[in-house]
Amino acid sequence: MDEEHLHDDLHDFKDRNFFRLKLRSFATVYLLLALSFLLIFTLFAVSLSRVSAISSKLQEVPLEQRHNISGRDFLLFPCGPRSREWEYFDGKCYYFSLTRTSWHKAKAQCEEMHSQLAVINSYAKQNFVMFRTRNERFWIGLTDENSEGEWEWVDGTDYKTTFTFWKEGEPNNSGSNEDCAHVWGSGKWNDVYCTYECYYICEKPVPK
Ligand code: MAN
Ligand code: CA
Repeated sequence: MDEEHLHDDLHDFKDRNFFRLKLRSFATVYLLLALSFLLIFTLFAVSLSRVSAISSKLQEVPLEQRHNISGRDFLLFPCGPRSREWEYFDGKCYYFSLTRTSWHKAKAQCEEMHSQLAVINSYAKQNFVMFRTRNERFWIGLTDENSEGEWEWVDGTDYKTTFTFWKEGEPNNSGSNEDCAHVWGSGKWNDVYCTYECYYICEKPVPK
């Protein structure tokens, strides 16, 4: 009888011990899980804040530099390495159109590109223009449509005291209907009717 009792006691003890051990190991697992969760969460929060810090820093960098454009590229292409259709000459940027249109549409298209039809006010500029236009016809920013015979440059440059390069016998206002000027074959200027369709030259300051 006594021996049986002892046996039961021992059994009870073993059972209790077993549960206590089991509980302890469960607690350890949960603790470890909680710790790793905390660690992952912290790492995530830290990297998220780093990413947002870097991306806000990136916004401060100019677009040109973001695309890996160096200062040397700006020396080679002062009108912007990313807009090489604009060509640099003597402190300004020039665009030679690839399509033909009337003088007024050409003027509007230059203005859309934050520029003006070109004003040729020196032989140096005339020479640059001639080199680029070869023998093609290109509109320039010169018109007498406000008052026949009184030529005006689109930027307000005084016509009477500035360089001109008309072809011999021009402007002749042929058919009494020629109020817009273009660079003709040979590079010299001619007046022609403004709805004539030819290429055009836009001009703008070097972008900042
Ligand atoms: C001829 C000349 C020019 C004139 C053109 C018009 O070439 O009379 O002066 O502008 O015709 O097409
Ligand atoms: Ca003419």
